[in-house]
Amino acid sequence: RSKIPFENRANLAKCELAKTLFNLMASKKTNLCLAADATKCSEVLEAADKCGPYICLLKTHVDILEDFSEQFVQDLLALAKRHNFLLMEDRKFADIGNTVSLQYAKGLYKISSWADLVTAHTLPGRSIISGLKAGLNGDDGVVAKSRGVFLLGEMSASGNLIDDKYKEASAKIATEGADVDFVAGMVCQSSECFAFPGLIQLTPGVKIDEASDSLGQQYNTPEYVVKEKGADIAVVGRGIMSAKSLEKAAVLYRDRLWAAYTDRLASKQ
Ligand code: UP6
Repeated sequence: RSKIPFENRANLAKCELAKTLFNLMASKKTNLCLAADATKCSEVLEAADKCGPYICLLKTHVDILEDFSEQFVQDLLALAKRHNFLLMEDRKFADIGNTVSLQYAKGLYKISSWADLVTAHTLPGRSIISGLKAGLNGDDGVVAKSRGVFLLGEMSASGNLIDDKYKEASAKIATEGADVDFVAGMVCQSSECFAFPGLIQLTPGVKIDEASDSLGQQYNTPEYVVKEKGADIAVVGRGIMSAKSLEKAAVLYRDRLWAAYTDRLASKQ
């Protein structure tokens, strides 16, 4: 799958959102996802505005915001439209279907009303996807076709408990069954996690000049994750968010990630 261009993989995708994202990456020439992990809305909006032209996806953790508001959502949506990127709320849902459907659509954040994509653990099994779909009841005009999920197949944290059996079972959930039209891709560390080229591999744990943080995060370089590990989109958080110039850092990561992707397509093996 790693040798097929994004625009061709768009045609193989079963999830509408995966098609949209593949086409956006191909036309905008970026496979960078910014993890805008800040605790103030203004910081997230500033990062979205400065880095927006260079990213395909902006990933949020809205539950770390101290001043979350409906206005923030409106402002973020406007920036996503202006700079042409999609929004992913990295909620990592992990509960029974009924709870997940409520966490997705209700509460303070009403995630389903604004996030194009969300993330979910496969721990509860297939019902996690039907639970998310059930959260989209059409009340606010949101339809399942305009939403998607990335399932966690692996984690970048050292010592995480995911083993080969769990990984295989996760890939099965992502590729088989009635709800695969809702699965846009997998969050994982290597191309062995799944084979289907219509799914997108989203890989976090990417930083140019550090190999780890003090809390178990493990980093690899843009070239390593894209060329050796099959990442389609790389997630960069502190590599950009802690830089002196957000814009310069975003350009640097975008350039290196996109060059790694074009090298991958051109390489013989
Ligand atoms: N993330 C990981 N590893 C995973 C899954 N998700 O790091 O296996 C997320 C984190 C964070 C981002 O929740 O938002 O990706 C990585 O941020 P960093 O680049 O600052 O380490």
